Amino acid sequence: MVSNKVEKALNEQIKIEAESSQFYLAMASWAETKGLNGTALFLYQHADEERMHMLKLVKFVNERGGHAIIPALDQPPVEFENIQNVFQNLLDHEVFVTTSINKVVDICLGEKDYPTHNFMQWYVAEQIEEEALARTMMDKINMIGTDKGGLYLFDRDLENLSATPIDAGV
Ligand code: OFO
Repeated sequence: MVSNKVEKALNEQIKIEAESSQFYLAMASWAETKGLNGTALFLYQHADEERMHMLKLVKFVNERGGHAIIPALDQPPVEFENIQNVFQNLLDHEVFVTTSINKVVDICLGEKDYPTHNFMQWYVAEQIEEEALARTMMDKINMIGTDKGGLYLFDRDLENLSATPIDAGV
């Protein structure tokens, strides 16, 4: 059974994962309209992964005798300045998510809720990977700068990378 405090923290995290999914979906749609098909594919998949992160939490909360609340979501941005701006937003957002997950872990320890603490370790590990991936993307994008040929190759690489099916561990 989860305590009220842990249940509240998990429900807040459900909202953050859902918002992440919407945010990346908005980025994907923007990229697709700019002809950046590889980038769009990568972001569509990333949006799906975030939805899986949300679902995994929903199921866990209900399994542990709580009630997972499906939240209302804010409208994500429609326009992005450029591809640099998209990946900077992605990196900043992942850093924000990591902070939020660490807070949930902290609450679990405070409440001596070891099963939820154990469950949250999957998210801790996932964030290490996601932040690293977002940083690598940002480094590449910074290296390319305004070089159109470089951008073309970057987008094509993302298309190949995204051909691998996702595994969100649900
Ligand atoms: Fe990329 O964040 Fe979920 O956990």
